[in-house]
Amino acid sequence: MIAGDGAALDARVRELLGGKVSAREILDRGLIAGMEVISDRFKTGEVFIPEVLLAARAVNEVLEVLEPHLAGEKQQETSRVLIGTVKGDLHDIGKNMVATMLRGVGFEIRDAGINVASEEFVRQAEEYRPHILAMSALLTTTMPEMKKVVDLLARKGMRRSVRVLVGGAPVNRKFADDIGADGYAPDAGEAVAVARDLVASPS
Ligand code: B1M
Repeated sequence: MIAGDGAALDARVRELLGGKVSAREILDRGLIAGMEVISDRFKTGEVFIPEVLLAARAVNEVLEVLEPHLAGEKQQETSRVLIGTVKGDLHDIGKNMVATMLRGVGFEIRDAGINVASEEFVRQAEEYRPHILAMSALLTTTMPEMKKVVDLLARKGMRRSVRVLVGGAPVNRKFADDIGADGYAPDAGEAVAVARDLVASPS
């Protein structure tokens, strides 16, 4: 993964799954841990954006292999989640991991992608009618976009019909509370737990 070799990563993940290592463990101890190594090397100038992008692409591809194996804890009822990375932000690995975990446990997911403007989040929410609108931000400069979405939902009278879940490295619970989000999760595993709580306790 660190070498950005998608084929090798794919083979290794399949081998681990065949050896009965859980998808969750591969995600947590393999992919996330690997991205931390990339991140450190990026900070120290040992790798540059092209290498980071190669690793990111390899991870995104292998998430599809893991997804069916995350189905162990599937829930009965399908709840819809609209997820995306906010405007100005192109980081999608964490968002994709959250989407993969949620899909894996039975949520229906519409992925709006990256760089999603508040108007677009709300337009898609009107169309898709999600139980949860989930937003990811990796840059401190794009975090305020989350509040724009919450405010726009309120202005459109949709705030009570959709629960808002936020996350991403610079986001924390206080920020989530300050902008009026319903839930915050620090990682993809916790996002599943919080999403379940949110659908179990509608506003
Ligand atoms: Co960017 N980048 N980047 N980058 N990049 C960071 C985020 C940064 C911390 C690096 C650094 O300086 N140390 C820094 C942000 C500083 C800040 O704002 N505080 C930064 C910067 C500055 C930038 C650029 C501005 C660099 C430049 O061009 N000068 C630029 C901005 C582009 C843009 O978005 N407009 C940029 C570009 C890029 C790449 C394109 C090269 C690439 C992204 C590729 C891609 O995503 N497809 C990239 C990457 C890979 C990183 C780092 C190295 C790794 C991010 C990552 O994927 N982590 C990152 C450094 C770091 O995070 N330490 C960095 C792995 C991933 C699994 O973790 O996304 O945190 P994460 O997701 C976690 C949790 O946060 C949580 O669950 C996930 C899994 O457990 N989570 C949620 C995430 N979303 C959630 C949503 C939820 C709940 C939980 O509910 C909805």
